[in-house]
Amino acid sequence: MAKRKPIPEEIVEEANEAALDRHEKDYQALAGILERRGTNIEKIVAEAMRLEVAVPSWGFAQGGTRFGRFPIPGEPRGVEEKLQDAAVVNQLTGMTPRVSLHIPWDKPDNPRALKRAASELGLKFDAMNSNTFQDQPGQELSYKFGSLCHTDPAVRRQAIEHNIECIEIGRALGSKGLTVWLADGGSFPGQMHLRRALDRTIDSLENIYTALPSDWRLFIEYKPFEPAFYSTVIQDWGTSWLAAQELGPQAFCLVDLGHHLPNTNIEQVVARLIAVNRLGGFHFNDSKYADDDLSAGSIKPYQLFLVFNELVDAQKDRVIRKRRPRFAPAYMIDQSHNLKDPIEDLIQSATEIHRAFVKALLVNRKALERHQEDNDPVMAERTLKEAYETDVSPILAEARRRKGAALDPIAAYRSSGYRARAAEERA
Ligand code: PSV
Ligand code: MN
Repeated sequence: MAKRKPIPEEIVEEANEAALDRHEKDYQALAGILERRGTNIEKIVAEAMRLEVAVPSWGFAQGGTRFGRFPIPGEPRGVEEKLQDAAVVNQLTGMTPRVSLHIPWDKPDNPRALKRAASELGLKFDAMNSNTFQDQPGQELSYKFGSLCHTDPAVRRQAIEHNIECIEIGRALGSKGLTVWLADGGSFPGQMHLRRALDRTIDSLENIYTALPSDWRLFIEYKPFEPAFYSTVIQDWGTSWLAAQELGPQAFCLVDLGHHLPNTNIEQVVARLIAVNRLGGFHFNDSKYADDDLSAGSIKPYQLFLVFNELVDAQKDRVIRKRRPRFAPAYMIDQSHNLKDPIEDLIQSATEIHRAFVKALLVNRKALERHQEDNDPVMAERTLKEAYETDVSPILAEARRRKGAALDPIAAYRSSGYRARAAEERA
């Protein structure tokens, strides 16, 4: 945990004290319910304590990436202050010890000094994110018509070099991954040659892959549309998988929950990627219509649970464990909108991800398998619903409490006055 706590410990302790009596009663009640089902709550708490999810540097300023910005007082002015806010989320949730940086939005002047600053706050760095979807001030060539897919080799070279620079910065920070998301695509039929654009992209990715340190992973994100409105080059998991296959064993697909057309069966996509050993990780968020970047679990909590159901199932599957002893998809939140205080938003998302994971742990897998084998959809669905409908809040709270975090992170944050203090200091 953090060496330097951004919120005084007494404040968290006081908030926990106020909530403790009720928490203990709720915890005992849930322990009884689970015991009757043959589940030991202590085992679940132990597993709940192991879940970690990274937070995005770009999620700490309101609406940092899209549409209108309505800044709130006390927003971080630079990457150092974003780290401080990230440390608040980690202090209160006990489950977000890593930050994912977007370059050049949060390009550090001195990566080693930033690594030290992070370490003082108990933080490390997750995957690096390159940005070839915007032109930056002073940039020589434009990405208006694509980056890694561009028809002009000089533009492709510039984009490749930017990704290699991200790897270099990431090495100094102690990161172990690079996430590539491309806005490359066309908005009109005929604008780009569909096959050649993909060939050029894979060729560029190969250049980046060659520069990848041997203990790194390359995550290839996909998105069906936006900002290209007719054809995105890496539009779905199939194309991401194809690219990963071409590149080699360090390349994986990254599932951003917001990057699917409405009603896509995302849990099935996850199952497929696990089956082909190419599930690299997630960008958690939620959406009603498209890439809305809403808080994880805010719109479709059952879907989030079903995604975790696949992940937990794979973790407990003996065949998968044998084939891949280190089945460890990277979990990250990717959201940024313009209504909530970003710290509260990230606390909410982390909590909902935690909740979905713990509910998935409660699924009676033996019973589910039996019902599947017996072709009994009613009982199979009931087995899932029994877990999903269990209020696991006391388990989440207990896992946090045991890690020195807050029983109720939002209440502790609100009582800390952190944002008001930041507003004074960052004026
Ligand atoms: C694109 O919509 C995306 O999901 C990618 O992960 C970007 O890196 C991120 O959002 C920030 O714009
Ligand atoms: Mn994303």
